[in-house]
Amino acid sequence: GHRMTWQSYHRLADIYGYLDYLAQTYPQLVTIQTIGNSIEGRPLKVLKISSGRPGSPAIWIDGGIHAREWIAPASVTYIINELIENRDAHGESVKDVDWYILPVVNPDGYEYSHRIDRLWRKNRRGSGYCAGIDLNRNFGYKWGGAGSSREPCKEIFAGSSAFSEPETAALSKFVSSHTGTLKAYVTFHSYGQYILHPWGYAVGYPHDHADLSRVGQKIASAMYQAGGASYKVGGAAATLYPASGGSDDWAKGAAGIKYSYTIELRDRGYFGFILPVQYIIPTGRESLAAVKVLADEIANGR
Ligand code: 0X9
Ligand code: ZN
Repeated sequence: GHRMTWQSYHRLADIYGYLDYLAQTYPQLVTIQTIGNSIEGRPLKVLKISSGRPGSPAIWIDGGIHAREWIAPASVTYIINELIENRDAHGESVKDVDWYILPVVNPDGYEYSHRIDRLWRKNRRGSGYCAGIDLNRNFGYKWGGAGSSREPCKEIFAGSSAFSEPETAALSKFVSSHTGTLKAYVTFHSYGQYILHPWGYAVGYPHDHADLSRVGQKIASAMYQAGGASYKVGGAAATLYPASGGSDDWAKGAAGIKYSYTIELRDRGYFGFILPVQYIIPTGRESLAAVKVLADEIANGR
């Protein structure tokens, strides 16, 4: 059995226990790979849900790059549960793709936000008030540019160099090794209800902006139908603010993954990061709807 309920925000041990339970219960469908360890030594666990066909198009999903954004790991585990325990309810395309899912990119920060400081954002390199690197400024595409900081005490500290942190290094190494099949990269954050596509480092758009925008709008419609919240679609820098070294820009610009999105989940700021637990399931439903659009998109393109 497992302890996951989607009626509370779970500690890391419960989340990892749940992943282990799934791999043990569905060994033909589900495997776990530890792709590295955090700065404090916690494993980074990626769950693979397999189509069973080698070379199938694949989708990467992550959550919890930022420690305090608890709705992100909660929604990602909701997605995992539906893709596995409710597999027949979601159509063919979810079965036609491989899913690589890292629910908690920043496990040290996540635990720190539970134990010590609810609003912690960064990882846990170092100690004291100025500890931590913003992992979403540490990726190696346009690293160190606008919207990031060289000052360790800042919330947007980019680190000493691109991929200086074990969490981003492990993620990028794993994703880079699967670029042949990965066609979509989705990273869940909160809050604001946005579907953001590159570029985030500066206002501007990739050559296939029309595709990113079209699929982004499809995602927004599907999320609205599924959960009832409205999400705004646009380029990350143009819609929110410029911020360099983000995982989304790296996935698109360096790893060459066509459909790269940052989804900022609920709400629009009333509760902000401290989203009450009764919103976990509706937000999880929206998140599932979002990734199903991407499965449809890339499975159809085969
Ligand atoms: O600032 C961020 O890292 C994200 N917003 S959050 O409130 N969750 O911290 C937005 C990132 C958007 N993508 C890029 N700017 N590359
Ligand atoms: Zn975030």
